[in-house]
Amino acid sequence: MTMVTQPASVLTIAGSDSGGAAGLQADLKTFTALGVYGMSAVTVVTAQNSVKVAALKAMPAALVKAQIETVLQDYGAAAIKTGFLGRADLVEVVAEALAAHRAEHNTPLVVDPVLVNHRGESMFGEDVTKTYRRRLLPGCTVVTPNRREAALLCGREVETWAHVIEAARELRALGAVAVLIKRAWRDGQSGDAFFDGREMAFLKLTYMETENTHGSGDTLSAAMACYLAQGAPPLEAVRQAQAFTAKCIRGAVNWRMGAGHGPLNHLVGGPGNG
Ligand code: PXL
Repeated sequence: MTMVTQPASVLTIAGSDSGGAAGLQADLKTFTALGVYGMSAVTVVTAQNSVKVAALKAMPAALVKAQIETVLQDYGAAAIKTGFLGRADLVEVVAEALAAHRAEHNTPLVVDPVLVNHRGESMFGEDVTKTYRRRLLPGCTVVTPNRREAALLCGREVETWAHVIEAARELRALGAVAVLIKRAWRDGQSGDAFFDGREMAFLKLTYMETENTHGSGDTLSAAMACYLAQGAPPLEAVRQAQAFTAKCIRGAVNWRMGAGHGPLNHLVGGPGNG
């Protein structure tokens, strides 16, 4: 008799990067490298390479909602992540589409609040930030802003380690179960800050001399969703996702893909590769 098996399935709700480095393409590569079954709901389509975003079009909110509801109804999901949403109506509709499924199944949700470009500049209006605060942060398992995104979400500067601690507390007060503030810096050391209401952990990162980091934030949050899907608690999921992302970056150090910020090598990130 054939044994029926069911792989863990993970859903990303994210934008398409035609260059394959970031967005849902980075997420699906991560899911595959980590051995989970990947699904995607497309929020925006970008025309993009390693140098620029040449064009961008948002999908209609009803279509984003339909993608999410249709896959959840049939395949379910062991974990979900959100990436590039970019518009208040999409943030709203994503929150709405996830609410019933998460309430019933307690599905882990990683919210990667993509709010700034790689130069750290804000990309959207305040309505987007407000809708994240009001609709998507409450009840999410982990929110993963970088320092600039944390500043936008909290409406104040996040420069020093003391600011990082305040911001992490505020994001938890908004309803995130755990908070990861990326590129937090402490005593001149680069790292990420993790806070779950008990522990304020500073997770040091080893700097790697490379321009090929396009999609590294997406890869990190996608990997976190995979580890949460497999039952890891949030801090453990963060640590493992950092190790996975570091391997993927290291694996592309010698790549010359495009004239700008090149992609990661997801093929070498999985178990059994160093
Ligand atoms: O890395 C953030 C990001 C997320 N989603 C999409 C992107 C980018 C950055 O390029 O294009 C679609």
